[in-house]
Amino acid sequence: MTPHISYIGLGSNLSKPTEQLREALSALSKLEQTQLTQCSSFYASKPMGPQDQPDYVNAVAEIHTQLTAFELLEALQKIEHEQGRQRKNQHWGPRTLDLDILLFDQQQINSTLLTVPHYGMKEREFVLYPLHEINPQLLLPCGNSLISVLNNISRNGLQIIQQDVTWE
Ligand code: ROI
Repeated sequence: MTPHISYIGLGSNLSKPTEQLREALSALSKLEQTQLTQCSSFYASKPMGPQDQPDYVNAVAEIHTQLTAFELLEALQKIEHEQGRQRKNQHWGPRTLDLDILLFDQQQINSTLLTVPHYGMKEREFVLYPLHEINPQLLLPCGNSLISVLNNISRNGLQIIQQDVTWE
């Protein structure tokens, strides 16, 4: 069967964020029925939400998978928990590791467990720019091109901190 193509947003601002992302990539590369095919550079980004928290490290990965979107969600939550995900009670507060399904083929999923495309992605420079880096031609399920959405969003200080990211 032809695999699903999915884009995963990675984010961390606690407990050595760059290492959190590296470890998450290694775990993604070992997921059953899944190939990790691309990863963007690592970016430093200003926190969206309360400003009294550290800057984030963000990236976007592309995978090819035979899992369903719900199986993938479960697998990502397992990785988050294995990396000791901590989240303070604060709304939009700091976090050790977030793995978000941004896109899953051209599917639109609206369930209590999962919303795809990710509800916030079109407003988030730390998602749009890394995604554009690995797939500049991407069309979104809403019918707009990624580039047309990205052209309306400021970089907001977004900076590449590590290029040519590889995984074991
Ligand atoms: N802000 C940035 N810059 N990066 C994130 O990954 C991120 N994740 C979040 C909130 C708290 C919304 N802010 C973020 O969940």
